[in-house]
Amino acid sequence: MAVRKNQADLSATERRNFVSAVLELKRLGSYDQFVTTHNAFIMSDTDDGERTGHRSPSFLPWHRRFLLQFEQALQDIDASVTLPYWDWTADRTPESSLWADDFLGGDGRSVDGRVTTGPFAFNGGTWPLNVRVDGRTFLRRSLGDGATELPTRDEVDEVLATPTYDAPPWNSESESFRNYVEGWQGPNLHNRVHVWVGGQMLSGASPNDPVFWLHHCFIDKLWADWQEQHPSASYVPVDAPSGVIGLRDTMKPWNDVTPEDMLDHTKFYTYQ
Ligand code: CU1
Ligand code: CU1
Repeated sequence: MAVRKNQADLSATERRNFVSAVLELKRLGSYDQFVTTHNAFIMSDTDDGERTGHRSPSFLPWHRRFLLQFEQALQDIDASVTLPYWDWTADRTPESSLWADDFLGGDGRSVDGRVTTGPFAFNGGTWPLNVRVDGRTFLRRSLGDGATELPTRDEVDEVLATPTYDAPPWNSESESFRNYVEGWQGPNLHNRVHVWVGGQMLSGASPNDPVFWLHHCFIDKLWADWQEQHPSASYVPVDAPSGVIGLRDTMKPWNDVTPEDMLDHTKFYTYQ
């Protein structure tokens, strides 16, 4: 059983193995397919007006499946690798070891946001951005510029206390656990972290920055934590209005997985 750990607890070897597997996936071309998939499913999501990945109840199960596929692709390269999570309530400055040269590299330079340190710096030659929303082929960050403070533990606890998974109108206006985590209402958790990192994390091509996976892994853990705190609450809606994914509706682009299939993460991995 795969155990996902806090990135701050990884050994030097675990950090190196994670980075190596990510770079190998990039070299094989598969990494960019994940970026393409995410970019296609941001915002309004699909041509028929269905919302699947974002601004909808399926935000959490969609990303759980997306992360699981990515983790399995890494494990095909190195079976010892699992996704680490970034607890941004604890590691909340650019000085965190998350951004060290032997892991995700540091902040972007002020002139153009280009990341110049670590394994994902453009000059290293192993991290060209092929799936882009503009012409810039280099990874960019501006840590703490767009949002000055990352969410706090108190804000996370407040969101975890929300008893209802989701609520009509099942979108960015909902007052619900899912929407407070996603960040369109309430203290704003997930969205604010994308803004705090800046650069490609502001776009639909956000998985171009490997921190995407560590951020979403923590979001996934918060969902698991919420499930544990609210054992009698579950995914809603069961029967969804048109354009919304109900409990047993399949999610694109896979069409073979429903939110119900994703409820029990312990079938796939556990959190340390
Ligand atoms: Cu996303
Ligand atoms: Cu996200």
